[in-house]
Amino acid sequence: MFNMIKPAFLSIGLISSTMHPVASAAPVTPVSEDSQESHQARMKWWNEARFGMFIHFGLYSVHGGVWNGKKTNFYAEWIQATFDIKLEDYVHLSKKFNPNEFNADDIVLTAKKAGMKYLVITTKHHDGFCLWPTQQQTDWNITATPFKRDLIGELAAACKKHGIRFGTYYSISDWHHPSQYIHRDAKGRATEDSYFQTRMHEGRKAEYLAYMKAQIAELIKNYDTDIIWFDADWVGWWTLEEGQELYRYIRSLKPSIIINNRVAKRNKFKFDFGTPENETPESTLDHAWEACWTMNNSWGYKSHDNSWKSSQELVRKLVDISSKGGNLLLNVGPRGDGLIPGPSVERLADLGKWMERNGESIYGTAASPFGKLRWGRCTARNSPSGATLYLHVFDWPKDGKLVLPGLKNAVLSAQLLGKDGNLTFDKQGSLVLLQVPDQAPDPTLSVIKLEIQGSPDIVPMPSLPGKLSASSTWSAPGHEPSMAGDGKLSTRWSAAATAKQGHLEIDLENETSVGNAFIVENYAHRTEEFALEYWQDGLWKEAWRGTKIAGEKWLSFPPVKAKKFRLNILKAKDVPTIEEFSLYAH
Ligand code: FHN
Repeated sequence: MFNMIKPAFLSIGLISSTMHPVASAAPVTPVSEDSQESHQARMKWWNEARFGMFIHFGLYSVHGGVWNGKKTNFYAEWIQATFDIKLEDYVHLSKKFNPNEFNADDIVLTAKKAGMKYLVITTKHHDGFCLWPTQQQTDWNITATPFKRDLIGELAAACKKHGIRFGTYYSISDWHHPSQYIHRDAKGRATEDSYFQTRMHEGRKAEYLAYMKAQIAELIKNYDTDIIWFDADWVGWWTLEEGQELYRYIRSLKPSIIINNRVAKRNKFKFDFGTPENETPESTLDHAWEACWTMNNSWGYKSHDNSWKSSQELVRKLVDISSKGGNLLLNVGPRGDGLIPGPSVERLADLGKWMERNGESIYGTAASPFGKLRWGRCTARNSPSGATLYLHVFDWPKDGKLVLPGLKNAVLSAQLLGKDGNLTFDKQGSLVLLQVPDQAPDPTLSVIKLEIQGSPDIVPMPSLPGKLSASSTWSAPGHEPSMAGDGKLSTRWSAAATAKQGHLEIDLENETSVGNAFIVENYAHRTEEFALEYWQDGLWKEAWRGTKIAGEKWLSFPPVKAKKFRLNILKAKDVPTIEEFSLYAH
């Protein structure tokens, strides 16, 4: 039985390899005839879109994750597998599928108002049921339901009408097609894992391949789908080569189409885009990617799943993903009657309001030129004359001072996005000190727009993770050395009450080449003499020596390799007190 947090199939490497940042990404298998230029041209609208709607809708939606009174604790669209519902019982679901409230215009407009630019709907999930009147040999399709209408056709038309790109999800594995079967034990029982690994009957693969190709051709011909979004590439009988061949075939039918990497094997193939699922990579990837996320813990409608992510969390997810150069495909699971559940609609409306004000910082932007920023994320827009940086401040500074470290370019202007008037700022070397209101103007997430001269020229980041310790600590709690490494200017380390000198040490755990340090002493300007030191050959050696810190100081010095570094306050007017101390790799 799958575990709700980490289903078995998610832990066998389906997802993880798409998660690796550039340095450790799995090798990309090229599809030679797709030149980089043609790939980029085809992907232009998609790259600029940044935000789309995923729709999981099918026969399973009628049951909302409950079968004979039993509630699933896994994805609702997997109900057939979870309760091992026999085919003869499951087929009756088609007689119950009558989503009378389904209104394609309403769904598309809900997506559009949320700021989404495209939509992908499950035309055939793992249960094999086709949500359109397919002409291929199967009665397992929408015409067999009381609803009868061409739901996919209606949605495709509404997308065209409202200027939203249209995409179709298609599961390679099929629990219904006669070419495949579910392995059962001697007692005739099957586990979710058996459903996960469907088997192919000897000699029937060609037949199924022809079926898939013909169905995909229908989706292109009848609905002019812009994206084919494959899934269930994990089945043992599906190979990388077959996937690549299918990819080529589809592109020959519609050269401008966009196909996700699950057409082949998601861990080995990255065209046209990678698909991390319910996970966001740590940093940018070396290929186009789209993270798909659920709003609660199920893709299909699950009546008893109330673990909704908040609107603020979803906004931040979109921002986080954009700052790493990816797209967000945010899921909704309409109920059996065809309506999107209320909590999803509310969240989409909130996202829409935020995007209305701040969409400029998302659509068509490039990934952040910075490494990790301690207070939030950045997106960028480059132009021949300069660049715009959008600073998304997750952790608003209580003292009204926002520090952007590591920007070498001149800053031309700074303003709160969507507000009149400029913010004042100061530039000290590569440090930008911005004066911002004491309170975040937008409780969901506020954005600061910086116009800079030239393309971003950034001092290598990010700050290194390390363990902080100190020569002494103020007796009352809340003044520990770790406070100087929490990324917040509102907290601080203080030495013991009688100290007039002391040091704050960072242990990086591994020898690291360090060339920059950032120190903040805003609370009181007490330091009169200090040194930045590193431990080498049994001695503390000096990398930098200075007098007053008096505010924020960004130190750049010839790189030194060591495991331990310290800020040594040699002389202070009163108890040494430091808000932030961080090191940056060279
Ligand atoms: O098993 C499916 C699941 O039901 C859902 O469709 C997600 C969406 O990406 N894909 C599969 C798991 O990878």
